[in-house]
Order: sequence, then structure tokens, then C-alpha cells
Amino acid sequence: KDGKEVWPKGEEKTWKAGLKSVSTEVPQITENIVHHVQTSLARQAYNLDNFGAYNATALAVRDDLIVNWNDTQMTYTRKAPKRAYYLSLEFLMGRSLDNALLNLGVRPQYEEGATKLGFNLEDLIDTERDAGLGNGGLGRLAACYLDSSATMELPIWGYGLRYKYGIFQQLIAPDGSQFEAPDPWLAPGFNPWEIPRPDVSYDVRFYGHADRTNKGRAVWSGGQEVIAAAYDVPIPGYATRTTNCIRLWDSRPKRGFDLQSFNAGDYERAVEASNTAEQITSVLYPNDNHSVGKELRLKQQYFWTAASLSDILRRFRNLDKPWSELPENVAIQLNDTHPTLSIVELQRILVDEEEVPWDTAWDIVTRTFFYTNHTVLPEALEKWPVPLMSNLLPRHMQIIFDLNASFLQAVEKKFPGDVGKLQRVSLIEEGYPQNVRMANLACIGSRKVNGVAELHSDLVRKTIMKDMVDIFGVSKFGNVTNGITPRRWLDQCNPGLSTLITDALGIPKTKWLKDLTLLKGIEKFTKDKKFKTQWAAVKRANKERLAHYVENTLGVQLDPNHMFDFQCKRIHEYKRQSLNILGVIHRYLTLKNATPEERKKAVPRVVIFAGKAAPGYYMAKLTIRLIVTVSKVLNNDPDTKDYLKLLFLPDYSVSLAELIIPASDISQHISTAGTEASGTSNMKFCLNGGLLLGTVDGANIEIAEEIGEDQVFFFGHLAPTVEGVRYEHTYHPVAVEERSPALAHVLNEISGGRFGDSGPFEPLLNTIRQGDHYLISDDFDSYIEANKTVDEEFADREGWLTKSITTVARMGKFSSDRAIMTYAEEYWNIEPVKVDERT
Ligand code: T68
Repeated sequence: KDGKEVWPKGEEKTWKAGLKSVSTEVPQITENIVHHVQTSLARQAYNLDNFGAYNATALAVRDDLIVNWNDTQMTYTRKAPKRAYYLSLEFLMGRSLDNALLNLGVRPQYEEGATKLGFNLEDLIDTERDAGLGNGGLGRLAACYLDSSATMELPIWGYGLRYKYGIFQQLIAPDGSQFEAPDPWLAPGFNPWEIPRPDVSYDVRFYGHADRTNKGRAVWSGGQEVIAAAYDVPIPGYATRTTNCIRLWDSRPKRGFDLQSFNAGDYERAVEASNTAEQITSVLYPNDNHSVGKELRLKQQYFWTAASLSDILRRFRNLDKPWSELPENVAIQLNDTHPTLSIVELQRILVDEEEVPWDTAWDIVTRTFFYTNHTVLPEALEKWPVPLMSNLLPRHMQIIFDLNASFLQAVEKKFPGDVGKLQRVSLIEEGYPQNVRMANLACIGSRKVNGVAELHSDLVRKTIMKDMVDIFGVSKFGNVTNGITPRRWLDQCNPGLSTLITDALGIPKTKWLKDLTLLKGIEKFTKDKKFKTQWAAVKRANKERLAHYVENTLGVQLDPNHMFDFQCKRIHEYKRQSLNILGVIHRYLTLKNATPEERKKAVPRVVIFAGKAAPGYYMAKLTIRLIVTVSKVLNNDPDTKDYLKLLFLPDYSVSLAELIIPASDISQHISTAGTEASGTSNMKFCLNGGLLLGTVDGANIEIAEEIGEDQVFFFGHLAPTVEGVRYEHTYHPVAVEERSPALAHVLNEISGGRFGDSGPFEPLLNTIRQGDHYLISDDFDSYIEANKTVDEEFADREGWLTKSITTVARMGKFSSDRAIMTYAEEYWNIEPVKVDERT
């Protein structure tokens, strides 16, 4: 307080003598590791396996992280800057050891230290289990943003849930069926990357009843209470001492268990309440771009937003400032609509508990929150049945109705008689039952709304938020194009390329990895023969590394001379893995019909898919099955297998992505135009020197703008024409034979039994023959053409290399540092804070 430190009782010098600092010398590092082996793990040198050595190493690194973490938090408390909070139900972190070592700048010392202790650091890194607390792009984006927040020295914390089970493990049966196994990632018993905070916990209420009093207030009581307990995950910045934090909540029963029932011998009843409390943070919902509407999911959302707000407001109360100043001290970013209840929760706390007048409270609320939309797909927009919400959160439901009434009144005043508009913007969708529209609520409760790429933000303004733009004005609706952290997605996953770039630029890597636009300095080397040879060698080594993995896991041998072509992302109809597999079949049939002489002229290609399907997503699972079924035929056909191979790599994850992405010659991002909000793997592949085959969609467009349209392979319908084509499919249907004879031929071959019994696949094929919502048939011919161009250009190795280098050189815009600075400056109004020197 008052910038003064209050030391605990006792001697200051004794305290200070005990303070640690980050270990940067090898002897100190090995000593720390041995210390943790002996004490924390209670083990000894003999019989110590890689996993034990990994844990001890992680604990040594954790000590260093905590030193920086403490100093960062102390600085934030002393300087009391405006802070931002990133509320996300998902943080797809992946592994932490390698990343922490690189960010702390002590990787070489740990490598040497591990060797001295008889271990290989790479092996230790490989024993770490992924923290898979997310589905895909949205969750990984949150992880990249936290890395950038610390690297840019911004005072940002993340808030999420500590799921006991992360994203499921994907198993693929021999027939291509996907099975799911649980991911008990915390099962080893302890996680070196989290710090339990037994002193930080909050009560969260569910159910009960809300009794209105006066002045718009109410008292919410009864129901059940559970405890939210905090776990902190330190997030080290790159080449800075700033270490930010993700606070994850764990649910616990408020009272252990019901002793009365226990004594009466009713054991199940005795533990029932404690089980329901623990259930809340038990498992991550495995759906991406799809809303499920289950009560437990709503419970997760409220539990997490209530605990996070309690924590944020406690910190604000310590500042002794009036509530009216909350927005000058706190910005809260909503990662999609999942945390939208926090808007209602803040209004509830201000009005019911702090006795702030309703309108004043709403003014504070609407200057504090910011909302990012990640999709315009209707099936992904969250809606909650009113009866469900009234039962679980009776007071919040009242507040939503009250907010809606005054909002609609204001709209009616501005647009008298426009009943259509009132219906569309209402927070409540009429029907049986009524539903709460979370995107509308997030919009009216936020200072600003943004999409995640230019095209997407434009679509947000023109489609789902069109009426809101009329009401609030267009300046409320912005764009922040997504980004990725170049630390993990270049330096860490592709050390060969990183070193080559550093040498070429002639500056320390700590410089360009913090200002990615400096990459443009490598463009001049497109004419340098030696550099190009080295570039090609790095790519080849990465392809060999992946080929090794493929041989070990699938038993298939790959030739690194062949073109490596990837589509790795969640399996979804809108992402059109089906277009890719149908294209592969077309390629196969063409090869099969060719003479041996003609075949020899073909450009050999390996097509690799990876990605999980939501467990209940029938069409997505069928797509995987089709890929695997077709791969069996292709990879064993002596006529074609030297020219075309097809693989499905099971269990895609952050760590598998780190292996795959550096090995790509080309990757596919081929969603129906207007459906992929941004995409972020497109950025990762391009940053690693893979070229892009894609549709004019999401961030592909901005990638092409940056690197040049002649550097990418674009095809397909453009977003504005998609609706019209869909209309034609519905009202003037034309047989697929007419739309694309080439595609019709492929479909007929499958149905004719070329790959075995087609029965299981007919439902998938029929979605294309009829309706074809995602325009597979309309884009098929131009897709095949684009692939021909890819082949021709790949055959020109020199030209391809030039494009690869040029692509990387021009990818600077897509660093998540740029994105997070845009949020900081144009949305949250927060500034970097230098961590105080230690005294
Ligand atoms: C993705 N969304 C977008 N959602 O699809 C992608 N959804 O275009 C974009 O690049 C990325 O977000 C980052 O902005 C998702 O990943 C989900 O995973 C999800 C999870 C739960 C509920 C709904």
C-alpha cells in the first residue's frame, strides 16, 4: 500500500537472504533438479526414469517461473495499472516445459544440465502430457494471446476452468471408426505447471429463489452452494521477466458430505451432493462450432464467471475507488459468448449487493466488457431455454428480462413500429420454450464487439449484428484479425528454420521473435543459392522427422521427396474435409486410368489428414471413416502407391501439430467461403514455409494480401455468391452430373463399390447429391484445377523454394503480439508495465 512494502515480522535481511532468483548457470540448475528428485519426488538417482527426471526438471523451472511471477504480481499491485482479464472456457496450452525454457532463455543450460545428469532433454520434453483444455482454434487462440500478453508486458490475466478431463483421446479402429477415450491429464497425481491457491476460493450459488425488493433490487437465496477453488498457471513472457497468470477454477462441495445420511447407512446419498459439486469442472465439452444446450454446460459457465468476477472485484475493492471508476481500472474480454453471464452477474452484484442504482450500474457494466465473436454459423450461436435458466439462475433470468424490456423500449423509440427489428434484436427468442440469445446479450452489454478476420467482421456487421449496427452505430463493431505466437509456432517447433533465419538476419532471435515484421529481411535471400539450399535442407529434415513418426505409428513409409500435403483441423462439414477426400479419389482414378508412362510424369503426393470429430457428430465421423477406407486401397495399389499416399493421423493435438506443421509443402484451408471466421493453422503452416491451398475465406484473404495473391492457390466461389448458390440448390435443383461430371464420377465409383461396401457412406454422399449446403459440387472443378497448378509449381523446385521463403518473409502481420497490442490499445486501453527491478 502507498508504494510501501510491509515486511512480515522478523528480520528483513533473513527474508531477503532467502529470496531466490532465476537460475541461469548449469551447476545451479543441476543442483535444483537433484534437489527436486530427492525432496519433492522423494526419489534417488538410481531407477530414475525419464518421467521422474522430467518432473524434477519441470519443478526446477517452475521455481524460476514463480520468482518472476511473484515480482510481476508485486509490480501490478504497486503500480495498480488498468488490467485486462481474458475470460475463456478453453485454454489449449499443449506442453509447457520446452516453451518455458525458451521463454526464460535457459534452454541451452538445461540441455547441458540434463546431459550431465545422464538424460536427454528432448526425451524429457517428450514425456510431458499435453494440457488439452480446449477443442481447437478458439482455445489455442487464448493460449497464444496469453503468451503474447506476457511477452508484450501487458497486465492481463486469463480465467478458465480446471477440467479434470481435457479433450478426449481419439482412437481410430481398423475400419476407420473414431472412438473416444477420456483424457485424465491430471492422473499422474500432480501437475508441476499449476500452483494451488488454497487461500483463494469463492462460494457460488445455484437454483433457489429470487425475491424482488425495491428499486429494481432482489434477494437471491436458497438453492445450493459450491466452492470455486483457484489454481494458478504461470505464463512466462519471452525474453522478459513478466510472468502472467491463468487462474483456473476447480469445483468442490461446500460441505464434505452429508454425515447424517452416512450414519444412517445411506452412503450414496451421503456423497451425492459432493459428487454433483465436483462434476461441474469434471470435463471439457468436446464440441467446436456447435452449441449443446445442456444444463451442466450452463452450470460450468456460471460457476466460472461468478468465481472470476468475485476475484476481479475483490482486487478492485482493494483500490478503495468508487464503482464508477471500475471501467477505468478493469477491462473484461469475453472469448465468444460462453462467459456472457458475467455481464448479468456484474449487474446483479452492483444492484443487489452494492446498491448502485440500476442505470448507473448498467453504464458501468457496458463500459467494462468486450465481446469477441468467433462464428456466424447459426448452429453455433448459443441459446439457453428460459425455463432452464430460470430454474438454475432465477435472479439472472429476472435481470435479463428487465434489461430486455428497457432495451426494446429504446429500440422502439429509435425505430418506431419496426416490429421485425424488435423481434430480431430481442434478448429473448419467442417459441416453446423461449430462448435467451447470448450473442445479443453479449452485444448490448459490451463496449465493443469484434470479429476475428476482416471478412468475418464484415459478415458480423452485415448478418447476425445487422440490426445492432443500426441501433448502436457501426463504430461499436470492429475487427481484430487473429494471430499466433511465433515463439511456439516457429522457434520451438522448427528450431532449424529459426536458426537459419536468425543467421540470415544477423540479429539476435530475441529481436525478430518479438517483432515479427523483421522477417521481411529474409526476402532478399530468395536469390541466394546457399541460403536456398539450407532452406530446402531444413524442410527436408522436418519431413524426415515426420516420416519417422508416421512409420512408427502407422507403419507406413513415406518418401520425403514427395509433396507433403496436409489438412489438419477439427473435422467439420463446413471445413470440407470431404471435398479433399473426394479430390484425392479423383486423383487416384486419374492415375489408375493413366498408362505407366503417363504416371511417371505425375507429381507424387502424400495427403495427410488429422483432426478430431465431436463424439456426437455423425457426418464428421463418417468422413474419417471414408478417409481411412480409401487409404487402405490407395496405399496398397501397386499401380499408384508410388505417386499417391493417403493417411489419417490419429489424435491430433498441439504437440502433434508442432511435429506436422514444419513438415508441410502445402496445406489446405478450404472451407465454404464465409464459414471459417479466421482460421489460425493457415498462419502456422505459412510461417513454417508451407504454401497455402484455400478458398477466399477468413484469414486466408489477409494472408494472400500480405504475401501476394500469386503466392497462394485460391479457388472456389466467393462469399457473396454462396447464399445465391444455396438458394438454387433448394429451389432449382440440378443433378450433380450436371453440376460437376467429374465429381459425379467420383461419387458413382464409391457407390459402385470401388472401395468396398458403400452402404455406410451413402448418407454422406447424399448430403452432396442433395442440398449440398457446403457447395462441394460447385467448387469441385475449380478445386481440381487449383491442385493441377499446385502440381505444376511443385515440379519447379526452384520456384517453389522462392515462394516458400517469400511466404515466411511476409507473414509478420500474423503474430499474436500484433493482435494483443491492438486489443490493448484500441479496445481495453491498457499499457505495458515494466516489472520492477529486485532490490
Ligand atoms: C474458431 N472457433 C473458428 N470454436 O472456427 C476459427 N465453439 O475460424 C477461428 O480462427 C478460431 O475460432 C479463433 O478465432 C472455435 O474454435 C470452438 O472451439 C468452440 C468451442 C465451444 C463452443 C463453440
